[in-house]
Amino acid sequence: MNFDDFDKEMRQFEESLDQHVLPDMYLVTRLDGRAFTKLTAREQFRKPFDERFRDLMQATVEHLMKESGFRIVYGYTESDEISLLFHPEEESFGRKVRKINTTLAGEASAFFSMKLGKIAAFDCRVVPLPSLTRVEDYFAWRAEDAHRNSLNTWCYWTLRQAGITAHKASSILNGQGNAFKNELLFEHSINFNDLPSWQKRGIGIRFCVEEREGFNPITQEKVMTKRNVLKADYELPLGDAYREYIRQIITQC
Ligand SMILES: Nc1nc2c(ncn2[C@@H]2O[C@H](COP(=O)(O)OP(=O)(O)OP(=O)(O)O)[C@@H](O)[C@H]2O)c(=O)[nH]1
Ligand SMILES: [Mg+2]
Repeated sequence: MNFDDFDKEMRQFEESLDQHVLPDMYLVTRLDGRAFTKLTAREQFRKPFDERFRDLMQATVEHLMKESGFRIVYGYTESDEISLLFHPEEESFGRKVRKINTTLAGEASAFFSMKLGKIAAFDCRVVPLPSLTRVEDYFAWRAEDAHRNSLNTWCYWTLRQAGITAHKASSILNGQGNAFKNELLFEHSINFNDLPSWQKRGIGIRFCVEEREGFNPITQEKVMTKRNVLKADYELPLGDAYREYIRQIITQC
């Protein structure tokens, strides 16, 4: 068999699991830190929330938005996860799922590891979404997840810090609703409503146009220049206002 035939034959196996995101689908990816429960304990990040860990996650999102080669219009991070919304016309790698997942997981893992100074890894999944409403649903869902996790983790670590064992703390919280959890925190002098929004809703990152004053050395005149800069929102809007915020990002990009 000549090489061309052999090559063609072998490529059938190599490409047998390839999938592409269909045209017209909105494309979101979610990355998640691998075994970050262990990593955050080993690195002694503060529990339940650590600003140094938050800053590492935020820097990783910003790196992906600026340097991954994909046109990403919105980044969102909560806990050890990152969601990225692609520009609707992003066509890199023919929207091949394998390329998107491996490129983003590789970039995020390398960047986070360099910043931390230790090895850390992320996985990545592609979430194709059929409509703008589903894109809004997706981000509303992750923000709701952040809120739920925040309340749980605040309760859990408050109990642990009060000397209660891991097993007992989990069983106290098991099956309990929001009212019970808010009350539990209140009894320990923590008002959940007053905690920083980034801990309860996560952080959104988007591009904004910034106008800057410059100087044209040829005409010797002041000129206004525009450039795209990343802006992090630590106080994301709630409910329908957050859906509108997402809608505006995608319709104005
Ligand atoms: N100490 C500390 N831990 C954090 C912080 N943010 C997230 N984490 C931890 O990161 C972990 C994220 O949860 P998961 O993604 O479900 O757990 P994982 O260990 O990464 O497991 P896999 O994702 O399945 O590999 C949780 O254990 C969180 O407590 C933080 O600010 N401080
Ligand atoms: Mg994880």
